[in-house]
Amino acid sequence: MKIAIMGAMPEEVAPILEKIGTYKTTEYAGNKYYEATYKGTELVVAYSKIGKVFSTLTATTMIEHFSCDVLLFSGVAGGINPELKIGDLIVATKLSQHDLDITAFGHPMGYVPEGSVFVETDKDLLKLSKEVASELGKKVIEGVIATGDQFVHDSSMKENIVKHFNADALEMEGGSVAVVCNALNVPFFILRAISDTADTDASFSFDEFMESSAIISAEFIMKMVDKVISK
Ligand code: 4EH
Repeated sequence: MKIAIMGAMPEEVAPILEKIGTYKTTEYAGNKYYEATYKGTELVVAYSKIGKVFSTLTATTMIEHFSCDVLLFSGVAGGINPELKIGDLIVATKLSQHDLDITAFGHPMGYVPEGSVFVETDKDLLKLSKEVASELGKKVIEGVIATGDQFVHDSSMKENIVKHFNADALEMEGGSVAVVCNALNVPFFILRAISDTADTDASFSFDEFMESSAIISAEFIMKMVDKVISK
């Protein structure tokens, strides 16, 4: 088994690299991939850069070039569900692309022919995350994550995303990673800790909390790695 651990920004993978200690760095397709053996299992860690296109490239590379057979994503998100406060964790049960719009042809938001509005997360990994949450005594919300190529900092845009997708959180990479993993039959798991609530002060909140929230997410993801290894 080879486990891919992905983030979008350097700050999202730094705490993971810190935990795994030594690794080999390989450059591929304009990104760095960090390979390590951790507790006897091979890991590949990378940050993709921001957005759906770069995250698609990285997820595909980790699976097709580095032969990973399970993918875990760790990072931060904007919260929508009012229960989600800064630093709280959300696990995606399903993900959508909130900026995919061919509604002009009568299709629902997020849908293209031969695709689907939502891609569902692997059930076994969701089960493992429940075990991790209870062992850590951590509250983790399960919900819908909406992905798009925008940093959302506007309440009306947030409301629109709720209207179409009933989303609990939003970010810029999970939905595309989900499409890749689903198409290539690789089980995936998307975890995010809240850095802001995607309204007018989102960029300030993000700057203040992204690093601490990225650490919270990374700590949980490493416990997920332990679980996946021990199964
Ligand atoms: O990778 C991008 C980062 C913001 S853009 C998506 N990540 C963080 C999640 C996220 C998010 N996405 C959309 C957290 N809050 C979000 C929000 N809307 N409100 C970025 C940030 N800093 C520097 C450069 N780009």
